[in-house]
Amino acid sequence: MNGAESLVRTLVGSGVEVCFANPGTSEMHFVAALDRVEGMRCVLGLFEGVVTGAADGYARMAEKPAATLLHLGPGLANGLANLHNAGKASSPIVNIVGDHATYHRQYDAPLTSDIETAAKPFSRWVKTSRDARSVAADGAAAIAIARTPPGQIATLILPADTAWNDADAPAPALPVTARAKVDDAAIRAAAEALRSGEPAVIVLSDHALRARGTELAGRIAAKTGAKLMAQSFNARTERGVGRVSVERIPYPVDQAVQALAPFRQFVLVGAKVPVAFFAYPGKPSLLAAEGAAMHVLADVAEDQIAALEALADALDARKSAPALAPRVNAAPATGAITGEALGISLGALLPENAIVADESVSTGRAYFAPTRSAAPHDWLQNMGGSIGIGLPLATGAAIACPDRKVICLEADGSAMYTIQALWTQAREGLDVTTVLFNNRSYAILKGELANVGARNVGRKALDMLDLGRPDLDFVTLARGMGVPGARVETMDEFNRRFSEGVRTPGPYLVEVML
Ligand SMILES: Cc1ncc(C[n+]2csc(CCOP(=O)(O)OP(=O)(O)O)c2C)c(N)n1
Ligand SMILES: [Mg+2]
Repeated sequence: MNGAESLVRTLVGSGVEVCFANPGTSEMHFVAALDRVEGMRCVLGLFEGVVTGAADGYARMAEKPAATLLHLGPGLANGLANLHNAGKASSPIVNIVGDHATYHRQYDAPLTSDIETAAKPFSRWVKTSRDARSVAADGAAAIAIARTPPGQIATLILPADTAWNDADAPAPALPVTARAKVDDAAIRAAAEALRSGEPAVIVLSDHALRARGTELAGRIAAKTGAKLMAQSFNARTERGVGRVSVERIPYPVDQAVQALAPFRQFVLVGAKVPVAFFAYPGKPSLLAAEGAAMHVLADVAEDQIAALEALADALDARKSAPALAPRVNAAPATGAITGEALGISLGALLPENAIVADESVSTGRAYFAPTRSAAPHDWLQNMGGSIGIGLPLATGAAIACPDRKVICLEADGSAMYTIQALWTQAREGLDVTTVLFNNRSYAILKGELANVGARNVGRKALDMLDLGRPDLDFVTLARGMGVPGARVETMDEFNRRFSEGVRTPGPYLVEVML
């Protein structure tokens, strides 16, 4: 076998079963090897931002890495924004980036660039394989790095001759490290904080927002009177009726400061110290009241569930009853389309066990409360703030979970970064209903213009936030990529078309005119 085949066999042998790809000449031996090796599903993305964003969505739901296949420095560069997002989400990913043959690099052929340097800020580990016989071991190392808690990005650069020259054999899977258990001191400190009698909040993210984590945190809150909050953005939240519902720290700085002002004791579980998304003139970076105490019960790489169990034991809270999101018989909203009405309809119509990929930006600010008691579902958000993640994220989640409906809540401006993901959804027959919010603008930035204190704003500035002239027609765009859909202008039409999308297998797009 050649180096490329030894790598594909190593990937499959280590449980990497999906490769999101956009190949070129330097990756042809990897592509050719796919037909000789059983067990690798290869999914074509028509832009590398789709490839890396889909790998993120896949990793969040499959809880293991996919591979990506990217074409030299430029292919990697096109994928970096969503790799940035994936890194912030602690998603494990193994990037395979083709390069020129080792002896060809010296001539500075057109696609030559410093791939390692481009990869480094967005990778936990970067390596260029030296020769064909090292490729399998390098691949196994990359997988092990990716699977190291909390989940990391490993980038393996494969010069073309390391792919086509003879190799020996695939490399065996390396052992995977488990999440570290937190030490007793962290549990004692958190327990003391919650027993102190001072107003306390437990801030959750990462695994603490899976159903088991929120249940334990809910018991602890019931026992101690602490408030539960989630980070504003979280990789994956298991929520819905019968689960503990956790409010998020608001995104706008003033609201966040106000929400956190009462608390003197913070217990962080998989969450960061609360920080504003941006700095604004005259506003704080840190959101907690000055002098509030911060206790890290478990960080993002540690075993947050075991830590919550130990904390529940320390507080004798295991039997305290958590507050669960009640069953409500909500009807979908009727009348004119508003953000509030859409939230109510989503709460009523979300199918059982759905996966929600949320890049609804300003339209979806208020969706969390009305979907609290929706059928149980997972909610995925953008962890890195780089827009253009939603459609790829939904695509990867659908590949990871073919038995679940994926609902993609997508803002128009964000959609246009990686709209090609719709084609991949059609090609792969993925069960994704996209709700496209067409407000013909970068609406959120209009607020930001005021928030940063910009003055004398005129036509030229406002044109940079406006998506009209010409207006985008997403139903036609989707149809051109093989995805059927419909445009809606009232809530009744929304309810009908959304339900149609949910009922029909395969991709569907509902364009909501705002
Ligand atoms: C890669 C990247 N480029 C630019 C931005 C800045 N940005 C933040 S929000 C936004 C516009 C969002 O518009 P849209 O997706 O239509 O959502 P809306 O605000 O209209 O709800 C932009 C350009 C960003 N976050 N990431
Ligand atoms: Mg918009």
